[in-house]
Amino acid sequence: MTARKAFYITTAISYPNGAPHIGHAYEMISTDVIARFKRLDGFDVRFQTGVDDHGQKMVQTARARGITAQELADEMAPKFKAMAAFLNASNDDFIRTIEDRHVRSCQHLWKTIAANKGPMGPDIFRDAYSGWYSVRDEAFYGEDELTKNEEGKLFAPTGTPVEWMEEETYFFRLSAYQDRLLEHYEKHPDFIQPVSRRNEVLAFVKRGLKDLSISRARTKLDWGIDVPGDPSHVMYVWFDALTNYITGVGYPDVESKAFRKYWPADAHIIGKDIVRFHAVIWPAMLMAAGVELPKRVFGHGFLYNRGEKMSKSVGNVIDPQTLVETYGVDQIRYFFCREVPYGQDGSYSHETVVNRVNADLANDIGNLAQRSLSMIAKNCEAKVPARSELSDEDKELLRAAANLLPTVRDQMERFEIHHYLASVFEVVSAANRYFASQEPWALKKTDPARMATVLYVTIETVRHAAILLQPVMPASMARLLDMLGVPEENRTFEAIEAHPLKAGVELPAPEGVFPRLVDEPAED
Ligand code: ME8
Repeated sequence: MTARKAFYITTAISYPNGAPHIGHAYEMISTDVIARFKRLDGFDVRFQTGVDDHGQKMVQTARARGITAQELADEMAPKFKAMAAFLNASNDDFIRTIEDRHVRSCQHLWKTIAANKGPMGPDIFRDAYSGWYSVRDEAFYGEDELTKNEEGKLFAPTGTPVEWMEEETYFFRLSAYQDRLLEHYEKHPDFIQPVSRRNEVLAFVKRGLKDLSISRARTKLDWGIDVPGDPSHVMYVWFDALTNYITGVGYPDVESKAFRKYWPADAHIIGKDIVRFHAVIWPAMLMAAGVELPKRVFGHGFLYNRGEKMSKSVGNVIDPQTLVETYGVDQIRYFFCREVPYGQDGSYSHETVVNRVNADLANDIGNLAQRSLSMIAKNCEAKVPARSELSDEDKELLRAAANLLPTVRDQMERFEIHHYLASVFEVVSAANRYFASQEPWALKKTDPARMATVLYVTIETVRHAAILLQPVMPASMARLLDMLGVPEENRTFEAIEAHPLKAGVELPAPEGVFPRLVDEPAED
């Protein structure tokens, strides 16, 4: 047997300075869908997520609450871990940046970069820093990027306040990597996706890169990883955070099994606000350290509550757990993946969730499964019916079902999660039209053999859809596949063609998989 192809995918690591919000949940869900899809498609998948414990923002939030940054992180990190669990995420690791393995990894990376010397000198050097910093973004901004409000206060392009910083720090010679980065983007057009983000990054890098301040004096910020050889400085939180992706696969042990198997990562899934860090700073750091670059950085869009940006100050942060308790985990997973074109912004409202869940899940797939399986329970001795000769309509539907895998595989190659779901539901709709037009209930008396064939074709199509929908709705599709009598080992994508439903297999009593949602406003 040939070794399965590896696929390493990551989410951003969230700041545990508050409880997780729906934006974090969205990233977790969509990344999990890709991870599960690849796993079912035969890849050896590693999916990593976690939290970004350090940084000034953590210290600031903690101080406001009268606790330490460590206490804040220890209180919030478990909430992020719990979110992964209640969203049914299949992550293989949950990293915290305060872990020893990560400290070791960051310090090794730092030393390696510092040892790299170009014509201008080593890639890490000490210099005086002065400039604007946004604590909320944990990012530096150039004067030309800022805007002034009526009171003369300065703001970053993201709308967050900036403060003047002036100190002696360590720098990373980012400017030396401008040409190599541009060359990399050119050679690997898929490195930054979607294309709108790629264009933004290209324009940014072409304007010229400045060296980056990558440390803070402990007297100013006493929360972070020691700079090797100079414990009076801590590393800039982004230097530390980005490194998590290699820590998780065993860095600095580049000869380890995990590192050799999974690095370079296949995809970093992140939000659009942090594409610059992942597509400019991170690859430059890796180039300086002589480590291969990840294959793809995908910046998904932002979720807004009824079109408004979510923030704690506006008070419209939706607790993901409340959403899951209100609508059901698979319903929420499905809603966000189907409703929001992946890579674009999206919004959420009670009405849109109820409509989507009722139309697609309760009606389209749920009802079809329930109606066909109930007829089988009553009229076919609760066994997979035997099919006789196939009509053109039967063949057409089965062909559409069989064509799904190559179609959705192609769509998921580009992370078009919404298109993949649209494709599956197109076939589910076709199956509904087929079922209605074939009227198997009317064939019961006149032509029972034909009725059996129609029921077979219907549930065989449902089987295709159920297997393909597992990445998005793992628990519900497992129940549906149980009802179709599909053994667990026959639920991979490979089994779609290899193991069609077999006549005579006994089926359990059918139960509804997706209850209709009642149209009452949820608390939000
Ligand atoms: O940026 N909709 O952490 P974070 C969709 N620690 N996605 C959203 C969102 C929204 N409304 N709000 C935030 C950080 N996100 C750093 C990452 S990675 C080495 C370090 C996304 O907690 C955001 O874009 O602010 C990011 O990908 C993730 O949630 C964590 O955001």
